Amino acid sequence: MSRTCSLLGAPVQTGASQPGCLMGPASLRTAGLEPTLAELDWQVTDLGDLSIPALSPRGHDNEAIHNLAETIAWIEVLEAAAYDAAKGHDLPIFMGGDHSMSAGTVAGMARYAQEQGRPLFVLWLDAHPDLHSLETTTSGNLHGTPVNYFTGQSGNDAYPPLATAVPVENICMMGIRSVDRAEHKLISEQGIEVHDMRAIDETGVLAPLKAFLAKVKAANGLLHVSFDVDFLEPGIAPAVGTTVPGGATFREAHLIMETLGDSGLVRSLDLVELNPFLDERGRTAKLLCDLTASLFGRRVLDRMTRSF
Ligand code: 5AB
Ligand code: MN
Ligand code: MN
Ligand code: MN
Repeated sequence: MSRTCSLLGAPVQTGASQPGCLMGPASLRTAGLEPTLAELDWQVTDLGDLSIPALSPRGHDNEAIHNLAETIAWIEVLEAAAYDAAKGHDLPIFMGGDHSMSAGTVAGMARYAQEQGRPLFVLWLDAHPDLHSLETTTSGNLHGTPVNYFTGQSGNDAYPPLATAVPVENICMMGIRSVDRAEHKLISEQGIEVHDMRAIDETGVLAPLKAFLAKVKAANGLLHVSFDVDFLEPGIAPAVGTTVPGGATFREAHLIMETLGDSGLVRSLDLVELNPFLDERGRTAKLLCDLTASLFGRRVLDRMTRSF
């Protein structure tokens, strides 16, 4: 019996400084995400796009913050939608949308995992650790806050109360290469597992990934993968507003996704921060589809067998 996957669009751009992520789900559909996964023998259901109601602005003591009311509404909508998607499908994909949406998707997945009596683990693939609280963010761009929120840190009182926090010990970050002072403090004080790009240069991606997967397996955990486009080297993935040089290469990214696919541990996936307005002839959207295909079981030898 084939496994089930749902696609859920979250056209969120209120967490980012530049507009464009609104078009992310449409771009992933145009690049053929659904037929790509269907060809790999997954039963795919596109649940369409979510939306939030019109809202009045909300203030905060931190006056740098942008679009707090919208971000709160998206967190609430996505928390519930992620929880439902996890109940209904083996591997939901949350198509963003900027990374503020992961405050909702991870919170919903954490509630689902707790109900199953299993711990949730999160693999965070990103140039940034997104560890600001509502109090520490200086840019005020709330796509820099999801990890702080879903790990239940202080300083997020204006965000919705969390049903279940993800313990920091259950998080693994890879690709990190741009960290603000407040984020650095939290990483060192709480011992958050961060494999920055220098570490990846030294060890490669496979050793730290396999060690993390072994930890997830030993705990009988569910794994959520959050993939920020800026994890990748900007030269291969230009469609993102927050490019940082020195990102993961094409093969490093595919090897991660192939290894995740082989593990069978991944229960949900965010594809976030795709800004199609900045793309070049859809190449970033196509790359994201191919990387997702690697996670869903596409292998070089399968492709060779089919084409001969
Ligand atoms: B992304 C920065 N730390 O807080 C901030 O792209 C960047 O979801 C946040 O990882 C980047 O504005 C958020 C400078
Ligand atoms: Mn991010
Ligand atoms: Mn980022
Ligand atoms: Mn970004």
